[in-house]
Amino acid sequence: MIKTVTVVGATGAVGRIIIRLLEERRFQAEKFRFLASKRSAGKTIEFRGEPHTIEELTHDAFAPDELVIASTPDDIAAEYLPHAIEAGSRVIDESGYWRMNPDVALVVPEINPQAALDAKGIIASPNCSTTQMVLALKPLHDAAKVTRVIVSTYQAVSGAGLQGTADLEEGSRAHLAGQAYTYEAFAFPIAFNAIPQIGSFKDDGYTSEELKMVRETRKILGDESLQINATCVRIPVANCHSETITVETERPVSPEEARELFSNFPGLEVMDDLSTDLYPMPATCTDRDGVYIGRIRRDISHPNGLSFWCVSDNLRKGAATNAVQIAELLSKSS
Ligand code: A2P
Ligand code: 11C
Repeated sequence: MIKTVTVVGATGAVGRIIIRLLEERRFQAEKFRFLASKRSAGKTIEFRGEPHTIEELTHDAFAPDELVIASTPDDIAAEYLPHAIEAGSRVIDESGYWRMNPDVALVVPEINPQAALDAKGIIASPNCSTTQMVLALKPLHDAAKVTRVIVSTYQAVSGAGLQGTADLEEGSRAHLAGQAYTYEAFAFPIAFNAIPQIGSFKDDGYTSEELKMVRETRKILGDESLQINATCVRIPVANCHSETITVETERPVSPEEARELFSNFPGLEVMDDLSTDLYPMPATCTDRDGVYIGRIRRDISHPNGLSFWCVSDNLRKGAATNAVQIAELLSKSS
């Protein structure tokens, strides 16, 4: 059994859900520790009905044989997590900082569990918008080799942390009351708006979020030839990212075959019945652990094309659930 599980970033939007999942999924360990910044140190967090004191994250906060699950801003992950590895802990990191490092395993347990089991250093969990897309692509890629992907995202404010959610709620109230509101998590009002920028602008006019979808997907599928064009948009939805995905495959995949492939793949659930207007939506997928697919149809503009709609809870499978599933994998093998 794992001796100690240490949650780093325990007070954050994802950290709180990691703690809930450790409870719900009855994760077995002798001891649980909860770390956050100096601001939170000394406050208490309830876990399995008992209060636990939050400890300050410091360079020497880690002991050997801990299983660390971290969800913090990138700069904090960059600074502190190497100290956990040096101390002899195993580390699962939710941040964006380590994912593309060649020595770091980037893991979605339904796709590449062995990478987590073989990892010598940090195990990274992908960006939320990548995780749901790569899960949907995997069975298509195995069956008919995906050569090109065009994806547009409709991303919830919870992806921008607790302040993102506060901005949507307070900004909407202010907008309806005709009052001013100063947004903190977004550069523009998110209430009654759509912002076609998530992250910062990088190469060729693409944002960091869009390039994460390209690079992380290729790394997880182990296919650098896969062509991906992503457009990421923030919309005024509280939770769950949605994506329109169009793929080209080496041979045509019919909607019927795709439905079968998706239905048989772990972690995916098809919600697709046009006769009853059934398709996944943020309102019906929040607080659930799967990746939900609907509107599966032939791409009428290309003989080898297939289009579909994909929704998942970005804080759960997009972040906390994926990290806890990796922890469960490591726990089973230890
Ligand atoms: P804290 O709540 O003490 O600031 P969010 O999802 O809101 O972005 O949360 C990020 C998590 O990372 C929080 O638990 C936060 O703790 C933690 N964090 C942020 N800055 C630091 C820091 N300088 N040192 C340690 N933890 C930090
Ligand atoms: C968002 N996807 O929705 C981002 C949040 O690399 O883990 C997560 C960023 C990351 O804003």
